[in-house]
Amino acid sequence: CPIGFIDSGVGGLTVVKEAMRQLPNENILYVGDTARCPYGPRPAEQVIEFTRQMTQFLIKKGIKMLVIACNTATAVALEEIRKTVSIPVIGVIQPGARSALKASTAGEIAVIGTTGTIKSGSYERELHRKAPEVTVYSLACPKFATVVESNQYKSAVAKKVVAETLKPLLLDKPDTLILGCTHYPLLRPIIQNVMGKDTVLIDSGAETVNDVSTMLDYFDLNNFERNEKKTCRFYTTGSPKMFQEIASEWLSFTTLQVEHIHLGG
Ligand code: DGN
Repeated sequence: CPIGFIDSGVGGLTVVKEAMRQLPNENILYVGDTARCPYGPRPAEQVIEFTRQMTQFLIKKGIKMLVIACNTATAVALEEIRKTVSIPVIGVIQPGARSALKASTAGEIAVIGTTGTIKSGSYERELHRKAPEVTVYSLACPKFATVVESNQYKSAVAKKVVAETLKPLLLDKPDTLILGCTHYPLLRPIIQNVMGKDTVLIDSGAETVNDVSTMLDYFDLNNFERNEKKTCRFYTTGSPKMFQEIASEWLSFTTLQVEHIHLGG
């Protein structure tokens, strides 16, 4: 059985890339709700409903585990989804916070994410639950996901938007910065350039896939078949062409199976 990944668009591919590296024998199904991206400004109830729809779609396809590869959806829907399905469900916020705490030397941690994620206070809560002494600076970056989703993540526009948005954080001088939205690793070189080389950037992908791996062991769900023809399918509610362009470059795949689907209503 495959592992399912969901996101509001292409962002979750940053987690999938890590999964392909760490778990090369696993089959993957992915849903990107591109037509309804961004999730960041949407009310929590709506994000929960959209997350539920993506989850149901993948459950019908027979996934053995679900990764909510979207911080906005993890922040508001993780507990809801866990209550309603019988497979293990993993989010990206706990792993991201853990990874930042491991990396931070000065305890000055900044987190950037969508308006929904920042408003939820999920990262602060998780960081302070584990390390009450750290200082947390939070900043919403509502324009970033759209820049990535429109395949402009290497453009001059991206550089301008990132430099302008991150300006307030430069004064805080965090030693560690959590990329608290799965779309942001695609902007990593630009973000690093703006923050300077002394700030460590944390992408929750690697740590999340560590958790996936632990869960696969725990529930005895590993796929040890060394099969050349692995299933890796991508579904999008938006344009398969745009999704394909971004995904093939990011995952270094020349041909990807991308299918258009309709969710809800
Ligand atoms: N990639 C998603 C996240 O990690 O929060 C959301 C991006 C968005 O919908 N704006």
